[in-house]
Amino acid sequence: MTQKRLRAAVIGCGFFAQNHLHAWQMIEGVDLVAVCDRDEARARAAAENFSVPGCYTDAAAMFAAETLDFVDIATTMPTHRPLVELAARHRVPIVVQKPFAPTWEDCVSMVGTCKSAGIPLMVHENFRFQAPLMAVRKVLEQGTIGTPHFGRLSFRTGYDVFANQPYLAKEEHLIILDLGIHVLDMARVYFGEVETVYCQTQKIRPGLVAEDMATMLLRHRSGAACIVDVSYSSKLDPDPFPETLLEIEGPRGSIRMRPGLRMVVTSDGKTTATDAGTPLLPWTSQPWHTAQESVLNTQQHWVDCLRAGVPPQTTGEDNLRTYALVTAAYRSNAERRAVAPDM
Ligand code: NAD
Ligand code: 89V
Repeated sequence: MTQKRLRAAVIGCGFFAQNHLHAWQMIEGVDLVAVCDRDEARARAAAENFSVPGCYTDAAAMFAAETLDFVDIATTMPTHRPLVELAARHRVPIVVQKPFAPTWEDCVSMVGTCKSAGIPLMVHENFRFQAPLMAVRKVLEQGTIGTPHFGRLSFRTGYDVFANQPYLAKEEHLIILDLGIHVLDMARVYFGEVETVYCQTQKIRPGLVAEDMATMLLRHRSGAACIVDVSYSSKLDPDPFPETLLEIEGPRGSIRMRPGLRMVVTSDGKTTATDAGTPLLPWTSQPWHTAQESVLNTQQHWVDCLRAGVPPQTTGEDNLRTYALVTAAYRSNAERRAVAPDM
């Protein structure tokens, strides 16, 4: 696949998929040849707005009619497993949005299905590819503060996420599965794998089925302690949505991500402050622009790895380790004790 143009399809043309579609248009060597949404109006709008020749309301019909180098599944999680299994039957490499699936068993099954089919499977976990969070990772990897021993990764907002994503209000598991999954993944990146999770959830906003706040204490195998706290019901002014604010400490210094994505690094007594934010792209807008740009970075990473024939960072298998933290957090909250993740 090194140089040939890649024929791509997107399944799911809803709210967040618009960013996927814009991003595919920007990536060199990728041709978006088909879109599919079971809502015909959405499928047609995507085909028209992004000049896509193939327009489908049934994924099976699309796979039967199209020759694809990969498929980008941007539906909500209940349909991830059947769509992944369908793509695997057609031996088409897959990127699938987070959360991977509603259950651990679904996730494990999809990883096994794609392994048996011999096709790459990546979870679109784009906090890995957010510019500010990559900047923090780079500082850590340079050893600027030494091996980190403490962290707090915090995503607290009162932004109305339900306006664009109304299904969130009815989820049986809300903030850890929808948002915590991103921040827990970054805790793994910054501090390594996790020994135990201790979690307390809270339900603050009326009218929601599930938890909208969670506070998690991670004990990492490295000995580091990391607090991951997430909230959809905070009253903050200004509201930092969709910024992940953080503080990380090591033997040589610290890293702080402050509101407005100002990164402050202290190393051996010297402190520097830089702007870790991202410029607007023609199709991005405040306040989502950093998240939107991360979609482009994530998808470029997928294409680069597919061409090179190497596994991407967020393979289905890797995402199992993050998903295991999600299930451990829910178990910890239910059993009021620290829980070791399943892997
Ligand atoms: P949405 O409901 O707006 O869009 C999903 C679309 O998929 C709908 O148009 C629906 O008709 C279509 N669809 C569902 N099942 C289908 C099927 N079997 N075949 C064809 N089309 C099908 O949802 P959304 O808010 O865009 O979220 C989609 C996913 O993206 C969710 O898993 C969500 O968690 C994730 N998301 C990720 C980020 C991020 O990457 N940072 C941000 C927001 C949402
Ligand atoms: O990024 C996401 O997955 C969205 C959020 C509201 C957290 O941005 O659901």
